[in-house]
Amino acid sequence: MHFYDHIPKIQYEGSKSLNPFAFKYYDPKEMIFGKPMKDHLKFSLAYWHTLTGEGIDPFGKATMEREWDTITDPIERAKVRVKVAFELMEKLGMEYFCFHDRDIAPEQETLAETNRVLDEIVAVIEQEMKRTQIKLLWGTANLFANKRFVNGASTSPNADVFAYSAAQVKKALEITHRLNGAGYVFWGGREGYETLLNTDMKLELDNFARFLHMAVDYAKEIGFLGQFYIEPKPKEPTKHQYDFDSATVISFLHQYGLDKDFKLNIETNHATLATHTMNHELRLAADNGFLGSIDANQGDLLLGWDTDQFPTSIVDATLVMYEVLRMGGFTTGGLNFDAKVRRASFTKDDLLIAHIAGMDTYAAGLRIAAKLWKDQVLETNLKQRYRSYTQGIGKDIVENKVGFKELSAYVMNKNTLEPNEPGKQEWLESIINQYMIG
Ligand code: XUL
Ligand code: CO
Repeated sequence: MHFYDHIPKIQYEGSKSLNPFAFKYYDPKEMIFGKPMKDHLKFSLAYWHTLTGEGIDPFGKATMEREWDTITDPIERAKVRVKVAFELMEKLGMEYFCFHDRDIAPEQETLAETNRVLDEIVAVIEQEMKRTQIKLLWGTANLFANKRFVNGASTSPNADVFAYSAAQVKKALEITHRLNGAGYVFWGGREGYETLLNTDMKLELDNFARFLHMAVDYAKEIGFLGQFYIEPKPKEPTKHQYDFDSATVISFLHQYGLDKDFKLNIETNHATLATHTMNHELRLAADNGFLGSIDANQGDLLLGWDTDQFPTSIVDATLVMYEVLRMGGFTTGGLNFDAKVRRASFTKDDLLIAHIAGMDTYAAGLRIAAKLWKDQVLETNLKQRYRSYTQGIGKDIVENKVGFKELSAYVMNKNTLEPNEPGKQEWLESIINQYMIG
C-alpha cells in the first residue's frame, strides 16, 4: 500500500532549484570533516506529530486530510500508519525515527490487551525496519495523555499510578530493546505541579528518581544497552515541570546518583520556553558531558507555548550544529524533528515539504557551522579573551594554587589592573552573517 507514488524520492538539486520536492542544501553524501552529511545530522522522524497529529487546537477540531486516517478499524489504521511512516522516511532518505508506545498502537481496555496489540504493531515495524534498514533513534512511553495521569505518572500522589507507569515503561523498554533502539527518552509529561498548596515536592522528586533507578535496573536485566535521556522542559502541561532545563536536570541526576546512566535530549522550543537560547542549553549539557540528542524544532518567540514548528531558521540551526561539532558529533543521538505542520498545512504533501524544509535548514546550518569550526574564528577569539588565565596570576587561579590571601596581596602590590578588553559582540555576530551569506 503506497500513498506517495506521485512524488519520486527526494533528491538534492542545489540551492537554485525551485522544485518543492527537492533538497536545496541537504546533500546526504557530501563529506564534511571526513564524514557524510547524513551521519553528522542523523535526522529522525517523530511518529507522534507526523503520523498521529490531527491539527487540533483548543479552539478547533482536526484539520489534517490523510487517506489512511479514514480507515475505521483502529488496529488496521495503526498498521497502515507504519507503512506510511516508512514510505515517508524512504522518500526523504531519513534513517531514524522515534515513537511513544501509544503513537504506534491504540490503547485497549486493559494493559494486557494494550500490550498484545502493541506487540502486533511492533512486529510490522520490525519487518519494515528490516526491509529499509531504517533505525530506531529512541523509544518512549506516553505517560501524560490518559486521564489516569491527571496528577502525574511517577510523581503522582497515587501509588497505583506510579505502579501503572512502571508497568508501562517496562513494556516500552522491552519493545525499544526488541527494535534495537539506540536510546530511550523520559520526557516528564505531567511530572510537575500546579500549586505547592497541594504538592509534596520532596516526595514527588524522590519518587521520580526511584522510578528512573528502576528503569535503569530493568534495562540491565533485559540487556538493553541503549542510552537513557531526560528531555528538559520548564512548563506545559504543568505550570512547573520538574525537568525544567539542562542545569536543573543535571543537578537532579547528580543528586540522585543517576548521572552515569542518563544524558539529555534537548529540544529547541523547550529551551526558549525556559527563556534560554538553545545553544545555552546545549553548551551547558556538552560542557558537563550530558549532551546526548536533540529534538530539532522551533518555537514562536511571541507565543508562550510549545508550538513545535519545523525548524526553518538557518542562524539557529548553525548555532546548534556548531555545538554538535564542538562536542565531536553525535554518538547515540541525532536530530529528531519533534515538529508538526501548522494546522492549515493539512495536505499529505505538506508532511514531505515540512521535513524537506527542516532537513535543508539543518544541512545549511551544518555547512556554515563546519566552516566556522574549521577556521576556529570563535575559538580563537575565546582563547584571546581568556588568555589572562594562561599565565601569571590567572594560571595560579585555575591551577588552584592561590586563595583570597594571595590574591589580595597580589592586587595590593599591583595597584593598577590590566585593562579590560571590549567583548566584540557585534563583530562576532557580523562574522556569523558573513559565514552564512559567503
Ligand atoms: C513534548 C515533547 C515530547 C517528547 C517525547 O513537549 O517534546 O514529544 O519529545 O515525549
Ligand atoms: Co520533544
